Amino acid sequence: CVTGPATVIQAVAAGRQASDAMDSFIMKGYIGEHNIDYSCSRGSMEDLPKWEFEEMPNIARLAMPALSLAERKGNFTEVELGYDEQTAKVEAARCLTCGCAERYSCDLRKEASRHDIEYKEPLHDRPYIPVVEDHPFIVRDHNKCISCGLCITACSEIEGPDVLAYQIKQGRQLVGTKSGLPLAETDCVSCGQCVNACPCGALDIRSEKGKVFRAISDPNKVVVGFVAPAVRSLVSSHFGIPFDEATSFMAGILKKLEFDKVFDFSFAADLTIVEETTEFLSRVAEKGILPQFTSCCPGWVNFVERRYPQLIPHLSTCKSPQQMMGATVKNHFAKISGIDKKDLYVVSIVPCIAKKYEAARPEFASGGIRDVDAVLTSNEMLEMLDLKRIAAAEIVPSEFDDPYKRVSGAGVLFGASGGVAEASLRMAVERITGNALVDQLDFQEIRGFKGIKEATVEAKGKKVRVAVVSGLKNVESIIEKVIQGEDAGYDLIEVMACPGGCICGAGHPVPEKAGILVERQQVLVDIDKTSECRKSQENSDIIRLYAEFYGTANSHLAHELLHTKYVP
Ligand code: HC0
Ligand code: SF4
Repeated sequence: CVTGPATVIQAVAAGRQASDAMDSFIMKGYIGEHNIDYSCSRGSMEDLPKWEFEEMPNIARLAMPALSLAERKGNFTEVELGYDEQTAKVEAARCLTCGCAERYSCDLRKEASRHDIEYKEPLHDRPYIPVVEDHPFIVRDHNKCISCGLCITACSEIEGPDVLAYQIKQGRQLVGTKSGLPLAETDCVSCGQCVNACPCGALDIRSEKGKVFRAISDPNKVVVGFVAPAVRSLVSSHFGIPFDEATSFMAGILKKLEFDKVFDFSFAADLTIVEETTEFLSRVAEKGILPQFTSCCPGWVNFVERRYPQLIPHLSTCKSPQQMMGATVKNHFAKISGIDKKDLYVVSIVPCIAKKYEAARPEFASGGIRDVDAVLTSNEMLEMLDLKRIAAAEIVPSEFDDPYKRVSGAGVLFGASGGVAEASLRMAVERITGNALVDQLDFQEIRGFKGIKEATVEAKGKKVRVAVVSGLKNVESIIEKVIQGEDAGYDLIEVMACPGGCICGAGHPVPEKAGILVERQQVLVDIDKTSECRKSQENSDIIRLYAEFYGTANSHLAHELLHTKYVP
């Protein structure tokens, strides 16, 4: 009996040394293109989940980690993904030769190893299906697909756009788009959560490591690397580094990779706060279009442009910190250091796949020169270290470079849901009251992992009503109200496409156990709490940048370089 996802499974029974207790049998076959040669000689079958030879479809579940995607992504359960290190290493050695995207973290391999399944040379002759390249940064290789449906669930349940679906083609069950259109032409927001959910490398991103390596080895290029707020949380957990050393370790990684200049783009997060909060306060003062939605998450911006273009007037016109940083480096840094723009190669390192899409937008290039030339995910950064055989012990903690060395705690908070709104409130309240905010810097109610959080802050008799949303699924009820012209109950709304914000971005490794996202968030909170400067508007390098280059917030030059127009 073969049903559902198991239609892709054609297991061949090679023999079974049966006993009533079914304590030993052998089976050969394959799941997708992954071949299995299974012999079980455990004392009892009881430790395998409801496994029975007759229940062939269960092999699909066996191949999956026995957790739902929600469990893998969140902090909700106590699930552990255990596997046998020793066997996994042997399997890893085999898989490494195929260059698969998941070679370091294949859930299928881990689960198979855990259950003593071995991969052998191909046994089957399923017709090869050409790799589908219908999106600039996401590729689908159906030959590896095991039809588990996790990508479909990720898109509908985790992120929200719900554009993927099963399709039956040539008698095979494959993953395609609901509309049948190429992925790039659907409402896909390029978040990459489907790629992250894929347990066996059937979905992959288009890597930009090669481009970056080439630029670094080009003697005519000055290669600038800048790193997103949320990356330090990964660096901390991945290398086991305390929060207060994560930032300098991160700078050390980039220097070891031989970037010529390294910046922290929490600096540009500070710049964004000054621009975006100034814009918000002018909309309030001039009775402009409210509520104002943040615009720094490219997945969210894609969602608005594609599904709710009516909402565009509500989006802040600010570019994201990534693009503000790129524009500032290509214009201000180029000018003060006497480097020709075309000789600067600017790379951002982020936990996000939509940022690749954002950097490649034509409106973020002038005269054919992009503001950000390449975008690496944090996974790609780790892979570059591996490719260069750089061990953690060889990384020397370092400082970020001038002229953008100083960052505020508020800018670091950007990496988790609520951070942008919190940083903005720290400035808005001060500007409304005219008094320095001293004690009340923390806005706890908008931190954490709830899909919708809210706060109302009173300043000089004025109320600022803030909502913080993460996961696009959660924003739709608010959008409907705004589109209907109803008071949604908020003046300022932060939206991050991924649940929990950038710390859950699809460019980060998938958390392997519960609690990792909370740890990632805590790193950012601790850095903020212990920062000398905790307000974007007080960052002395930002103040100097305005004095020597942009003039004032929302100035003509700031509008030219730091703001954008949207394309419905
Ligand atoms: Fe994010 Fe960002 S906070 S979107 O998650 O605003 O990727 O970290 O880089 O640009 O700063 C991602 C993270 C960024 C941007 C910042 C914002
Ligand atoms: Fe869905 Fe995001 Fe994958 Fe696009 S990138 S298909 S929006 S999960």
